[in-house]
Amino acid sequence: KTPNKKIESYFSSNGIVSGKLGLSKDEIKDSFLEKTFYGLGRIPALATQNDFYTAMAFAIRDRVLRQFVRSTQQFNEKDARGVAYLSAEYLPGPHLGNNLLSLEIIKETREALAEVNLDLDEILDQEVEPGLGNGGLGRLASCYMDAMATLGIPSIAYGIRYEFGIFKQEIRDGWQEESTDKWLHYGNPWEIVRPEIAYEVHFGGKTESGIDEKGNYSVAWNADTVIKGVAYDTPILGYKSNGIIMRLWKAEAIESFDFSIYNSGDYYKAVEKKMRSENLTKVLYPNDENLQGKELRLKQQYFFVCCSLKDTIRLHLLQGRKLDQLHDKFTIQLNDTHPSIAVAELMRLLVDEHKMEWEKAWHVTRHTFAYTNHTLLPEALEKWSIDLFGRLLPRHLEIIYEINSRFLNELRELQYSANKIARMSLIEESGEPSIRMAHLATVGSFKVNGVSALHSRLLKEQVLNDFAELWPDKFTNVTNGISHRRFLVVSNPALSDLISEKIGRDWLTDLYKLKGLEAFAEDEDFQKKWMDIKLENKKALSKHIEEYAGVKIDPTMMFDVQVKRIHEYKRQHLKVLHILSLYRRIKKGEGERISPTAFIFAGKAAPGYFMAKRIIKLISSVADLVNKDPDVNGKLKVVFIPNFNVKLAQRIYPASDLSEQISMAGKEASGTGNMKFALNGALTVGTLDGANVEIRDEVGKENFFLFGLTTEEVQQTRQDGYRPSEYYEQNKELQGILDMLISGELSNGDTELFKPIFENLLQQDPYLLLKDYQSYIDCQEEIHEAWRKPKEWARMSILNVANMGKFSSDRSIQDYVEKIWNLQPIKAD
Ligand code: F58
Repeated sequence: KTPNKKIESYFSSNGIVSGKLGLSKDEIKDSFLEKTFYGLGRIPALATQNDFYTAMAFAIRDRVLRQFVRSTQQFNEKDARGVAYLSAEYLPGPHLGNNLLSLEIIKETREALAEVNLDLDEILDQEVEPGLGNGGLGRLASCYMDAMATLGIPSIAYGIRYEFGIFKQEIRDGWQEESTDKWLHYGNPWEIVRPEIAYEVHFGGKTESGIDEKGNYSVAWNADTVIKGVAYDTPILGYKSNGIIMRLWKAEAIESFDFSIYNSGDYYKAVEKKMRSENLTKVLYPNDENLQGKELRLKQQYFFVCCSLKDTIRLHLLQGRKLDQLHDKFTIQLNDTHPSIAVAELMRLLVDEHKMEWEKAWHVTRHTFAYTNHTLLPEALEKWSIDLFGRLLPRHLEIIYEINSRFLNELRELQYSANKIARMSLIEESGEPSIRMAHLATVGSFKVNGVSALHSRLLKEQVLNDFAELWPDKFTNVTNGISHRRFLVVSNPALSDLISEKIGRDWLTDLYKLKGLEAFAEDEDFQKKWMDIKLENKKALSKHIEEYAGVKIDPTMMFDVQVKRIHEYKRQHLKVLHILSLYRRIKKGEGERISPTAFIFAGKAAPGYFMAKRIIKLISSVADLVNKDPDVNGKLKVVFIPNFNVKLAQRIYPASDLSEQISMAGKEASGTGNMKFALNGALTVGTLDGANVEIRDEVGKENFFLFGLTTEEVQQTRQDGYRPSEYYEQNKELQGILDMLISGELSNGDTELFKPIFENLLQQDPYLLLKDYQSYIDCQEEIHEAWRKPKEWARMSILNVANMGKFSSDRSIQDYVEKIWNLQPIKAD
């Protein structure tokens, strides 16, 4: 396309790309008013709070987009090597607050709004967040976008634009109830639809091999369904710098109407086909760590992978490059195995569509992909039945068979035993034949990483052991990190200001600078200010809790918090056993060493996960019992806050005193909530699991409450033959607590309600709650004692924050750049 010189010179000379952004209070006010009246067409008397939010979002989006256009131009000019990040999930959280920070106009915007009698916090509160993920994995992808933008990594983040994100959780009568998340109901001011960026995606049908016009062997895939993927772009701004794009694909029908049916007069049938196509990106699967091989999920995965790879190839060719150099210009990072069908799809695109030889295509492919594993749980490792896969993606099945047959031949040449070859195969033959997606991702990538030091080690020793022995250099670790700008600067402004007063603002781009706080850890005046801010944050959270959970909490209590997806391996029910132990001591008049504590829970359970839902009901029942008992006299409070999401998380971390990270060792790949709590000055009680290990190393073992078995002790316990009932028999306090579950005391006399939990713990106890119980209780006693020494506590809290430098997502992304991506960041000037 020939460039329009007039427009280009206007761009560069009139300040659109290079000039002022319009960030003064008056300019922001003017844009805001203009967007309210001309952008939304509202007369002042009728404008709602939501209109004001939308108008402000539009005003800010203009400025965000300018930054993005500028970065893209620079990336292109430098012909830079870049990253395409493929993730089926993102949890960006509210955009407005973060964009204001990135543009450094929080104060100006607050003042601009105040001049028209509006309050920035109320406007920020209007934003409905995109819940396009289940939990840690999706949020990690978004933290990485923030860091990639800030560091100037030429990158694009691909995913799925689910019309309905993770369900909305309500608690009724103590039970979780799900309703659809209509995040697009009021429109989405942050996204830009790009109808011209669209790709066809094929499904089903058959393949046919033959000789093409040039006399070469070729395969044609005659699909029976075609769907279109359309790009929706959301700019993600880095702090004071670049912008990158999150490009999400929405499924659409190829034609709005099937004209042959339409002409025959059946209008409804004609539209039906369109509706079926659009179903593909309707809803996010709400399961975490447990995958049933559902056809629609495989369709979603292939759909977004196909669009993303075609788009990456388009961007590559647009730069005038050759396809056989793809790996020189791009790394495609696979966020878990959800996009791992990309290995077969890239082969298909190169071999079938671009007519590249197999060997060459395989070279390009296995030098393009890198794979991040996020789980060791067997039930979460993706497998697709050959039958389903072959029906939906017949050509990809052939390609996977071919990759596998060549790979297994290599293993045979290495004289591997038949057993070992069967273990490593991409195809599982026992039971229902299926494809092991983690093996496909590993064989098809040049690097494989885990997400914490412990997890990466276990990955090499257990799940991918054979592969790690074959290719030791392929395996590496990148410990997860979090956006400290979102989770401290934006969500805890008072603490951030106090920190900056003492050590300046360099920590916003270099979190290791927090180390400077160590010098003030003993300073009593500083400690007081530190704890006063915590108290204010706790008051604010208490207000929210009273409004949304109907429980009144005294903000001077210790806030002991466990927020994360509800899962047996995360052991929310171990926390419940602790609460019941305290309750029983108080009832017996032995509660004098208990510090007044509010136990705060939040988190969603997968809708089909029976035990997780029962655990929510158990927490609510314990809350009813404890909160109402006059003997407890307000010394303990228990609350379950409904609908945990990024927005709520941003209120909770700043208000927490104690962070519960109590998964059974070896099960939590990393955890990232653990980092967000500690960054906000909460002390951690935790096991040696995931990134807890590294947090403890950083903050010092004297500033971390450790309990429980190590991974090795867990394995040993299993080997020795674990009998949980022995712990029940021997530990009378534990016995009394467990008996409460089936006594009816918690359930209006219903002795059956919590029997499944009771029996599970007594008979299997797969996550060793009973084994870890006493160690946890002892540790909690230490914690309650520490809480009674406020200066000590404040000192430990400050030292935790001071040593969180390692856990910024900026550091993680820097690690990816050095260990995996091998590219040069380009900072906007
Ligand atoms: C999480 N995984 C890990 N999966 O459990 C957590 O330890 C880690 O910190 C985090 O990833 C980031 O590395 C996780 O959140 C999911 O939500 C998947 C969604 C799709 C289905 C399978 C689980």
